[in-house]
Amino acid sequence: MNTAQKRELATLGGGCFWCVEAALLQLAGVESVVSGYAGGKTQNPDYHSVCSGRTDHAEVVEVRFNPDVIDYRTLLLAFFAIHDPTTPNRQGNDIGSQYRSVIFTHGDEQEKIAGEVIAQLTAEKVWPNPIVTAVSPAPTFWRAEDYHQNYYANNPHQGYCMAVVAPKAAKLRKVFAGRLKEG
Ligand code: MHO
Repeated sequence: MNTAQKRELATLGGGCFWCVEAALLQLAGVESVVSGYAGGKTQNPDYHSVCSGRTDHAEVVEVRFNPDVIDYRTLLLAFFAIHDPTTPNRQGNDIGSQYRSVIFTHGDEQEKIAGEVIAQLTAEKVWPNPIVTAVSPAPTFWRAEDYHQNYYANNPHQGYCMAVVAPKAAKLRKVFAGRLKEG
């Protein structure tokens, strides 16, 4: 296969998608991140309906990455570094099923790796409470509204961005210092 065409998708929910997008975009090998919704009951969900909790969609990001530069396992370790996988339907002050921790897998290999990474982090006792991250095959991904894309880059001074998104992005830069995009 032409390496220029070798790309993989990862679909991850770790709370507010502004955070996960801003953090993971910094990684070398991550070519694009799209914020959206997945795993719920309705077609074409919008932010308002997802926030109501009635659609059961999770806020997720769809990451397109080059596996020659960053493998899926490393991407998952980054994902786990920037959210708390032990709080059911909650990330910090954000409460609701749309904030659940979930890995939507694309294929058997991703499913296997997700299980291994969760087992590894459990064995390492990284968190005092059990990991509740759900792992299931990727359902339809619904792209979120345009204003949610690159939200942090476009709104760095917004209150939530300064209080919640920025520290997560900074944590990723610290923990994955050797794996960041240059410049
Ligand atoms: N509690 C935050 C979450 C934003 S995120 C896109 C807010 O309502 O601004 O869910």
